[in-house]
Amino acid sequence: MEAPLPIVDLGTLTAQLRALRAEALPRIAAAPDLAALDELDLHYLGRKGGALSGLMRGIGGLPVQDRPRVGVVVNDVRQDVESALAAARARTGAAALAARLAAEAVDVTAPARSIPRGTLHPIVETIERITQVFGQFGFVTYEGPEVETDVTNFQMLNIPPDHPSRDLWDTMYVDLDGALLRTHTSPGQIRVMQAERPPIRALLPGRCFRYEATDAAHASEFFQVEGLMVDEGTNLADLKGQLVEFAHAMFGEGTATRFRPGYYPFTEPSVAFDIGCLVCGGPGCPACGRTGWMTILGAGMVHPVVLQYGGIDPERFQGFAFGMGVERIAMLRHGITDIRAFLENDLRFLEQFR
Ligand code: 2NL
Repeated sequence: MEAPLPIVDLGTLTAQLRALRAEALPRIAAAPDLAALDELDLHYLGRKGGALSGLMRGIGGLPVQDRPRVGVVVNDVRQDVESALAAARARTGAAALAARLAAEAVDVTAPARSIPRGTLHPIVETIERITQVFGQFGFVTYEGPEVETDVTNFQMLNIPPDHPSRDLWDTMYVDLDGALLRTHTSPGQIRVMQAERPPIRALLPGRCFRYEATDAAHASEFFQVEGLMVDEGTNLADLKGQLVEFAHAMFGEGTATRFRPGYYPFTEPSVAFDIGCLVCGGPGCPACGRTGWMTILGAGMVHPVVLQYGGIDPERFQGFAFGMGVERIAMLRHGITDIRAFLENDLRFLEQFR
C-alpha cells in the first residue's frame, strides 16, 4: 500500500512555496563560498529530500483543476532559487579568483635570486683548450683505460725491464696478473694505432698514476695529454712546426720557443720543447731557474719498434709523438705554484676560474 497523500489546499501550498523562496534567497545571497552554495542547492532543490520536492508531494493531494496553477508557482520558485544560486556561484567564484590572484601575485620587478653555478676545473679547462688547438690541426681526441697492462704500458713502448719507471716504487700495480695503473697515456696511443690505419692524428688526454711522494711539484695522480701523428713522410719538421703553432695559440703569439735534445725509450730522436719563461721574460728568475726557459713537453719521432707493435709498417710510415703534463701547463697559464691545489677541491681555489 502506498502512503496516503497529505491533504493540502491550493492556498496553503502556494504560501508554503513562496515562504520557501523567501527563506532561500537571503541564505543564498549570504553564502560565503561554493561549498555552502552546494549545500543550499541540495537542501532546497535536491531531488530526494530537498525542501521543494517535499512540498511538491502535496500536489497530488490537490483537486485536479488546481494542479496546473500550483505547477506554475513551483516552476517560478525553482527558477528563482536556481538563478539565485547561479548568480551567487559566479560571485563567489570571482571573489575566490580575485583572492587567489592577490595571494599568489608574482612581483616580476623583484631582482632574481642568483643560481649557484659550477665552473670547469682548471685541469678540464686546460685539456679542452689543448684539444681545441690541436683539433684545428686535425687531431681527433681518444680516451683509453686507466687500468692497463705491463705489455701496453711498458713492453710495446720499448721500455726495457730495467727502466726506472718500471720500479715497484714508481708504478702502482693492481692486484691482478699484469695489471697496473697507467703511468702515461701512451698505451692508449698503442690501442689507437692498432685500431686505425694511417693517416692518424690522435690526441689522448687522461688521468695517470705514479707511486710518488707528494710535494708542490709532484702528485701521485696527474693528467697528461699525448699527441700522435702517423703518415707517409711525417718528419721532425712537421713536429716542430705544429708544436710552435701550439705554443703560440696556448701562450700567446709572441712566445719564444726552442727545442733541445732529449731521451725517451719510445721516440728516436727525442726532444724537449721549451717556451720563454712567462714569469721573468729573461734570466734572473726563480720560476725558470734563471735560464729564461721553461720545458712544457717532451716529444720525438716514434721509435720504429713502437710503430710495429701498433701494427704499422715503419718502412712505409713514420710518426711523431709528444706528451705534456696538464698540471704544468695549467700552472703556467694561471700562475699556480702548488700542484696539490688541483686535487684538494677547495672552493676558494676553484672559484677563481670562472
Ligand atoms: C713527457 C714526454 C712523451 C710520447 C710522450 C709516445 C707515444 C707513443 C709512441 C711514442 Cl704510442 N711516443 N708518447 C713521446 C714523447 C714524449 O711524453 O714527459 N710527458 C709528460
